[in-house]
Order: sequence, then C-alpha cells, then structure tokens
Amino acid sequence: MSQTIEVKVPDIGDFKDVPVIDVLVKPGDAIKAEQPLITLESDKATMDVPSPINGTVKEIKIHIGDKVSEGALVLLAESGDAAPAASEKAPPPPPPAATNSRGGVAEVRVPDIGDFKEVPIIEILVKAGDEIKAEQPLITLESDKATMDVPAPLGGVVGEIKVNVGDKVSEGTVILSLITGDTSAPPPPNVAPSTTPAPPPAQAASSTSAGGVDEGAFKLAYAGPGARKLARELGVDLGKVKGSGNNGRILKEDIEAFAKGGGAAAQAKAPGAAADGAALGLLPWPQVDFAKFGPVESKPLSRIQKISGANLHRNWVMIPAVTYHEDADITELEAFRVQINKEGEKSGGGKLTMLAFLIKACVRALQQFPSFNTSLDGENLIYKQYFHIAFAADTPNGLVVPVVKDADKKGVFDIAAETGALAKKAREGKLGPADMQGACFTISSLGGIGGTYFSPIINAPEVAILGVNKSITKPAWDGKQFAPRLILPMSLSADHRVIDGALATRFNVYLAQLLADFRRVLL
Ligand code: CAO
Repeated sequence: MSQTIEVKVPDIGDFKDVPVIDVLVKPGDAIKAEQPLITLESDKATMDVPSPINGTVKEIKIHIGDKVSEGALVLLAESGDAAPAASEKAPPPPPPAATNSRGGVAEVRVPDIGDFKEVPIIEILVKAGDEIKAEQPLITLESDKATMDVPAPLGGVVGEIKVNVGDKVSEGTVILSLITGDTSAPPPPNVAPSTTPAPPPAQAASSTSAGGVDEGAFKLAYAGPGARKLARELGVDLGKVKGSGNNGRILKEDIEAFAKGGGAAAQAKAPGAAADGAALGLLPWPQVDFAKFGPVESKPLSRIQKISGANLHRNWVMIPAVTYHEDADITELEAFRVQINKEGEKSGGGKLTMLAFLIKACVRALQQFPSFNTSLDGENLIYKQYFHIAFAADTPNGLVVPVVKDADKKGVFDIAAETGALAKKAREGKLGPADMQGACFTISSLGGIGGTYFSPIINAPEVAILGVNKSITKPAWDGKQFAPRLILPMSLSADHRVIDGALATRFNVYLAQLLADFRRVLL
C-alpha cells in the first residue's frame, strides 16, 4: 500500500545551512531510489540529495536559495512500493555525493588559509594533463606577510587550471579541476566532487561527440545534474558555457541563453586567459612573475575593458580585414563649420562638429555603396535599409560605441547635438544597451587627439569601419603651384569577405569627394 513519506536532508557531515542551488524534480514526477532530488552547494562542496524510495513527488517543501541542514524537510513523496519502512519518517537515505567514494572530476579549492583573504597567486606549479600526487604543491600564494603553497588534497590528473598568476584568491576559490582515480576515502575539505563519474585519465584529453560536444570539457564543467540534463537535451557544449552562478557555477539560465546564441559573445575568455592560445592550438600565454624584475601593481580590468576586449579579440581573429587609407581635403568644409559656429555663437545656436559632418557623409556613401551597409549571415548577406551610425567614444572606464539611429533622416545640427549627448552619457557611464545596439557602420574619430593613420577593428557584425585622425594643413599642388590645404587622414577597414579592395578604394575616394565639397551629399 502506498504511503506519504517525508524526505529529509540526510547526514551531510559537518555542513550546516547549505544553500539549495537546484531543485531537480517537481510535483507529479515519478522518482526512483537514488535519483537526485535537490542540489546543495557549500563553499567547499556540491552535493545531491538522492531519493530514498521509488514513488511520486507530492509536494516540494523547499526553494532554491533556502539554507538547509541535516533533517530539513525536502519534499513529500508517495511511495510506489512497500519497500520503505512503514513509518511516517523516511529511512535514512544513502550519503550524498559529497561523501561518495567513487572517483570523479573534482574541483580543488583554496583551503582554510587563516585570516588571509584576496591573496595574490605568484606561481602556478602544475599544468593541465599533469599527473599529480596528494600533497604536491599546486600554486604559491604570497601575502604581504607570508608565502604559502597550496598542496593537492589527493592525487589525480590535472584537468583545467581555473586561476592565473596575479589572481587574488581566498578560502573556497576554485584552483583547478582534478580527474581523480578510484578513491577509497571521502574527499578532503578543499575538494568538491562533481556528480559525474570520472573518465579514465586517457579521456582527460577531450574527445568530441558526434553532436560536436567536447565530452571532456562537458565532464569538467562546473554544473549540477539538472543543468547537465538540460545541456544534453539542448545539445549545448557545456564546456563553452560561462556560469553566472556562485563561483562560476553554470545555471540552467546560462545554458538557455547560450542555446539561444545570446551567450556566445559573452563566452569569449578575457585577454590572457589560460585557455586562449590552447583553443587556437597556440602556445599558452606567457606566465611571467613581473615582480622578479621590479616593483609592480596589479589592477583589475574594468567591466567595459573586459567586455570590449573580448569582442575586439573575436573581431580581430575572425574578420579578414584590410585597411585602406585616403586623404580628404576638408579646407572648405572646416571653413564652413567654423563660420556657422561663429554665427551660432552670436545667435545662441548649437555647435557643429566634424564628427557630425562625417556621419552625414558616411550615410551618403553607404547609400551609394550598399554592400558597406550589410552583415554576413552564413551564406547570405543582409542588406540594411536603415542607417544607424555608431561612433567610438573614449571614456575613463574604456571604449564604448553609442549609436546615432536613422542618421539619414537627421540634420547635421541634430546629429552634432545627439553625438554630444551620447558622448556625455558614455563618459558618465550611463549608456543603456539600447544606446549601443543596431549599428550599421562605425566611425572612430581620433581627430581631437592627433595621429596620422591607424587600423580600426571592425565592430562585428558590421563589415566596415572608418577611422579618422587629426586634420593637418599640407601643401597641395593645384597644377600651377603649391597651396595650403587642410587634409583629413582617413583609414577604412573593410571585411574582405564582403568588400574587395577596388570597392573599398572607390568608397574612400567617394567619401573624400563628399567631404571636399559637401554639396555632393545632396546629389
Ligand atoms: N582634425 C582636427 N581637429 C579635430 C578633428 C579632426 N579630425 N576632430 C575633432 N577635432 C577637434 C574639434 O574640432 C575640437 O576642437 P574645438 O574644441 O576647437 O572645436 C577638438 O578637436 C576636440 O574634439 P573631440 O574629439 O572632443 O570631439 P569630437 O566631436 O570630434 O569627438 C568623440 C567626439 C566622442 C568621438 C571623442 O571625444 C572621442 O571619444 N574620441 C576617441 C575615439 C576613440 O577612442 N577611438 C579609438 C577607438 S579604437 O581604440
């Protein structure tokens, strides 16, 4: 006869008030004995609470985020067979994965290091693939008071190193993943076993499944069983997903975002990250202890630098770009701009900037050369019938790229006012995502600073970007004599998959003609 069973958190060793990070079943689910019901995660270990019975879930009694200890009520279940004890209380369930003695992929964390916090790593003593023994030093930390080695809590093969020299770590920070053999003792405190059985060491070098999933990386990924199941269902390569959970744990939302494609850009590793070169079959990034050569100070990259760095890195690597240079004679245009601004000063009107004229001229050039207003989409080219122009803005926190929407429908005064407002917002760190989306083409103006020419990086999925530097008066031969002309140096980078050199040069020549005689913009 079936009966209602209270399933409680079993003996979880010294752990208390451990947060629930995943609930793996819902009311009505048929469950089997040993099936994981919830996942708990302390700063030292991740563990599943398994079902003690075969049966059906009636009611869940906890939520994600609740903190539980031994004896906490997890759920009510209807037993499907007479096997469990016929008391109201559930029989003691088997121990959770944290004390499971199977071998597996374990995460080695910084152990209790006393009162030290945020201690810099000065050396990494092992590398991926190394076979290591228990007690072997893994990394060296150096605070202002002491130097200490973190030893391996058990033997195995090093999977992925999760830290870099210079990182600051505290108790609980994940150092590396370790593929352990068949261990007979419970894991020590700084090892969090994953719920996945270990691949034999030979598989530590990743294999790729028929579905294109890197199985080694999938096993090493820091994710619970529910997330793993979802990743399998969606065909997501878990090794490529960046976790947004506690200590980088991969959550179901991360997998869903990745599957939708939204995660892909954000997954790119920060510059200098250990796996960068390996992913491209290149040498690892040099690990240099700069402090050996003189005093140094380590400062974290800003949030903008991390995001833009990852995007620029992808664009630099993935776009076969060529940069074409051209000089535009802006003598008359600059004289016109100065004259209008003088008149404006008297009448209280707005100020015209060279950037605003450039945006207007680029719109006209995009209309004349529509393949510059496109994006690659597999084997198709998407031609845009709108003209949203982005411009690079230098801010104290790094480079951002706000967008002037529908620049074809706006006058030069309006564009100047809008770029001014967007640049101010950028410097104040107040740009929202909508301010930076939808661009067709980008202008990077270093004209207020100086320089002659440079090679701007295309802002994917756009196919071209125009860079300009400081205009300078140069002697130009007019057929009879040298005359002083104000020359604007232009550098156009174009994606060679879409735009060949002849077309790029025609675009540049046309743009220079527009700037030399702005009346042409109206033609
Ligand atoms: N040649 C000569 N002088 C120029 C010029 C040019 N091409 N462009 C601008 N100037 C002058 C302006 O006329 C202005 O002088 P006045 O104050 O006398 O009028 C002065 O330089 C300052 O201009 P500005 O750069 O502050 O303003 P802007 O409208 O030209 O540019 C913005 C705005 C947001 C593009 C700019 O502030 C900026 O951030 N530029 C850097 C972009 C960047 O970092 N690009 C690199 C990206 S890749 O790493």
